[in-house]
Amino acid sequence: MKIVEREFGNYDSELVIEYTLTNDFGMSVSCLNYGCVITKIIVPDRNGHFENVVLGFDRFEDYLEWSPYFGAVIGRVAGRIKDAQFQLDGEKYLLAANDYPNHLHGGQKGFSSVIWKTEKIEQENMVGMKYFYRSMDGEEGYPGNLDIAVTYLLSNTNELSISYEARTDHKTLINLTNHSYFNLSGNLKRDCSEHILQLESDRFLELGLDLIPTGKMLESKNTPFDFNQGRFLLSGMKSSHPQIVLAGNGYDHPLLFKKSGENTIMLSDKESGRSLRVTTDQPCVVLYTSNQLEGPFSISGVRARNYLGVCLETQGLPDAVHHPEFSTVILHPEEVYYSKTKYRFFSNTIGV
Ligand code: FUC
Repeated sequence: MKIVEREFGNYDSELVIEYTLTNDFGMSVSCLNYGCVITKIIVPDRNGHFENVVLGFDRFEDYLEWSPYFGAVIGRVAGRIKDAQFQLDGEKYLLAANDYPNHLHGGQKGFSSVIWKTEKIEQENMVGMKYFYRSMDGEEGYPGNLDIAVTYLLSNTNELSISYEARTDHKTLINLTNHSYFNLSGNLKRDCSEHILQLESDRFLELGLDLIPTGKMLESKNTPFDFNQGRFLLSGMKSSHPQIVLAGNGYDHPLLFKKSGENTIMLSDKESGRSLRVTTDQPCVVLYTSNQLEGPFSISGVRARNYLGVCLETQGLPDAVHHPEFSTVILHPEEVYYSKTKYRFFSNTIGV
């Protein structure tokens, strides 16, 4: 197993480095010290053909100009916070309103557009990167100095594990995720709408027009949000269900896992034979089918278009700070935040 590094660009007078982790079977994960961005994941199809299965840019400048959080770690709080403000212990905090009038994915820079400190991990059956960042008290409007460590580990079983750890010196909010856009067809040959998704979930959160949860939990049964038996993403995306239409003719919804503890999501692409099994300790996954990706730029030679990638954002419930009925995303000074999501790639279609 090995790690190779190369210069990728410059940001805030610091060097941006791309690290490529490769296992003994040729699978590789490339990632930056900027935003912990995963630029590429290269895995074989059923014929042993190695191709990229995430959306990313070849040039660093494109990340600055165009990236809708491609491959990045999102924090302090993933998703939107209504009206970019919240109250904690009677104190009102005003956040960056970067999705006006709301707060999105941690603010102006969040954790996705900053340089992280890095350490390489090189072990016999494991290679990885450990990332560190200190988010200062008041950054993007949040209280407390927050120390975060993110660890990417690639194993010889074609599994990438991402774990997150954080500590604060003042009560604050935290809800971290990774924002990779998957496309298992390989090198963006087809849209993600052809993928099959399966997960055990009976409820999802209703969104308002601002794409923020209204607080209502809806039943998935007999709707495009029922993935229990597996379904083609397209079958839901083309439906006229008002929640699908509202999100831009696709998914941008938190699906609540049926059980607590560890849960599994299967994404598969029949034609390439590739599948991805995501295992997480988080209570929900925000399923986003890149409904607004279209733009005047290219992604590894392919013109940006809607539905090119699917994000599986495993996390706590969005806008939880405004919904006492949702599980909390408050972190206390005496606690340690810890969460883990694993992504294992297979090259035979499993499931449906
Ligand atoms: C996702 C979505 C948002 C947004 C963004 C780029 O997480 O929830 O609606 O458009 O990423």
